[in-house]
Amino acid sequence: MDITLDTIEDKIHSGQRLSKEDGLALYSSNDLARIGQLADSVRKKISGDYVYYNVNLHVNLTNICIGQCKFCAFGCKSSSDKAYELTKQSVLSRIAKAAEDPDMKNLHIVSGLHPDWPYEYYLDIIKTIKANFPLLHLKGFTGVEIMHFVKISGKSIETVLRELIAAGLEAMPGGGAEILDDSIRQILCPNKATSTEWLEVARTAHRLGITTNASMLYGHIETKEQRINHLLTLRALQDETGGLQTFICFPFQPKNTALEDSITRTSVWDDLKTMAISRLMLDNIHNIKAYWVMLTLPVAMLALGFGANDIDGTVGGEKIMHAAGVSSQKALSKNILIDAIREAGRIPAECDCNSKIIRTF
Ligand code: V47
Repeated sequence: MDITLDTIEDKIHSGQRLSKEDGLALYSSNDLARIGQLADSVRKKISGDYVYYNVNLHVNLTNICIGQCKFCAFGCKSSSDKAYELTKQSVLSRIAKAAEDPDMKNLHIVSGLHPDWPYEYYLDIIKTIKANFPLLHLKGFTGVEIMHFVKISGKSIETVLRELIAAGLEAMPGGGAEILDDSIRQILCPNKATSTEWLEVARTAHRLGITTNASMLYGHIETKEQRINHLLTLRALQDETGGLQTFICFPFQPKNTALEDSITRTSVWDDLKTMAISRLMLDNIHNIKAYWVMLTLPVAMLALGFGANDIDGTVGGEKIMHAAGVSSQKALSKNILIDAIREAGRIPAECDCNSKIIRTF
């Protein structure tokens, strides 16, 4: 039988799981409005009318990185004139400034893979932040950073995670997944965690009771089939562990990267379609995030009608996407986020880094 949007709709309404072929058929359809409507109906069933947001600060401890990923404009060598390393004191004073807003409850910590910092430094920074700001929720270190800690410490994934959790880590961000296909990783990011390693970190974190996010970096050299395979890999992991909190689409931003001259940024059409297809394929993940920093706020608002139920946060201090020339603002106030969610006809739900709702409006 030919796969059409009708057959896919029937499957969705009768609670059947979409297959790889369904995912590919969705990509080859240009009926974006209908795909969006299907995703919106699934969103309503899975996560209702709340749209999650949080008041947060991003702390990128250093941009010095041994990764040298072709898609990244943030990481650099220590000899670069844009290289920086935040001291512990400057981390604490940044947080203290942001914490003048009593609603600021979440820290997001993602950094370069520093060639010289010892593993103990990261443990110490988490302990120090927690000691000074005990009420802040800490989401930190992608699966790629955890694998870096494993390599520099000689400890197992489990021991590293246990120690970070004991120090105060409560959740992990979704970066580093890129496309979970080693033929792509060999070209784009050969110096960091493989697909198997990234998945093993997530699996171990979930077993230890910590939730993680997962992302997909798309719009570079990958095929649509590799995107769908990536979503199916995450869906299988979630069947196994249930520990994936939120899925995030990262449309590749080429500016200032090694791929700047060969790849142009994805279209809003592709971004909305990919958001909707992610919602439809990932039937077991509660939250689909429209990260306004990548999409800009107007497109993130539109994405709320295409399957998304999370818009991230106020995001002070973000450096990774801004290094790649995103055109969105540096940060947004919570009132702008609340108004945007309301204008989309949904209920703003302020949450912590585990998507636990603090209050609704
Ligand atoms: O792994 C880097 C992506 C990730 C580019 O979990 C790029 O809520 C597009 O983990 N174009 C790191 N994407 C950031 C990260 C993150 C950020 C915000 C929210 C969350 C969350 C996690 O950023 C990397 C990579 O996939 N990235 N460079 C670029 N030029």
